[in-house]
Amino acid sequence: MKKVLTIQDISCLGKCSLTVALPLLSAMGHETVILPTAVLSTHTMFKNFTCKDLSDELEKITEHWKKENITFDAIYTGYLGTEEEIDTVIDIISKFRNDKTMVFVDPAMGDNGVLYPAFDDNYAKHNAKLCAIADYILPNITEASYMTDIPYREEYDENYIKDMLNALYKLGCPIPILTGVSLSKGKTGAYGFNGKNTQYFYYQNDLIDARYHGTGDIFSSVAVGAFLKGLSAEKALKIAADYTANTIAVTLKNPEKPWYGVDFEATIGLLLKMLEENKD
Ligand code: PXL
Repeated sequence: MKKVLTIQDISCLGKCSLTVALPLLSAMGHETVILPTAVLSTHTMFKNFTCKDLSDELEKITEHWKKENITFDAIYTGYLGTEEEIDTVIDIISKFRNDKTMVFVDPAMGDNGVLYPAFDDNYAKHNAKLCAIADYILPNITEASYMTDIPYREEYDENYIKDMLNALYKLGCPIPILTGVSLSKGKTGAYGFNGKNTQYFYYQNDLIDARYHGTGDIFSSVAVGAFLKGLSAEKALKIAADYTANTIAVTLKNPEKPWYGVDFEATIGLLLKMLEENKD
């Protein structure tokens, strides 16, 4: 069994960050160790959310693990609240990384051309430093645009995506993967570049015209889980994209669907079936 450390906030209610990463990675058969960076009453799309920063604890928790000689096969980071937190996470990665550790970074900080309310341009540039030390990064086009200074576009062609991937690669990450990439009308998916063999790879499925919070975290958690199963990049993207799309479709059919997240709990069975069908 692979052991993965995931470092993100706990939004107690909200179906994002640790409350999706932990159940999805566990369901995929990985021992999932969590390092919560902050506890929020809800994610930041709610009004008047509370937030307790846990930065002071991170050093103590990780020192304890070090003394216990704990190691990880992978480290996966998501939403991080401040620039200081990003610096702390960079230190934690260097403390636990060895030749075999796979480091995944989802620089969760914005969507649809804008950053989430808590963030600014300096924060985005700081996230670029974290991306520079990762083996795989999973930004969407908004996040990539803030990190690379390539202007965000709603309409684009494949060359725009390739330019962005090359700019992300130049930040220092050998395998950047852009999410939310649409190569033709009515389609969406992900597009990656493997700098080790200079190959591009992508997967497209049908676009469901609904935007939901937390779907980026779901896509990343499943992609990380699939890579840890040893699946090829093509298969990992396919499973992550199909699972996310199916989950949105199922949510849309639920008359009591919450506005703040998707019903990923209802589709975990489907995820396991897809993994079984796509064994490498
Ligand atoms: O899904 C990303 C995310 C994670 N955690 C918190 C958030 C968000 C997005 O807004 O607010 C606290």
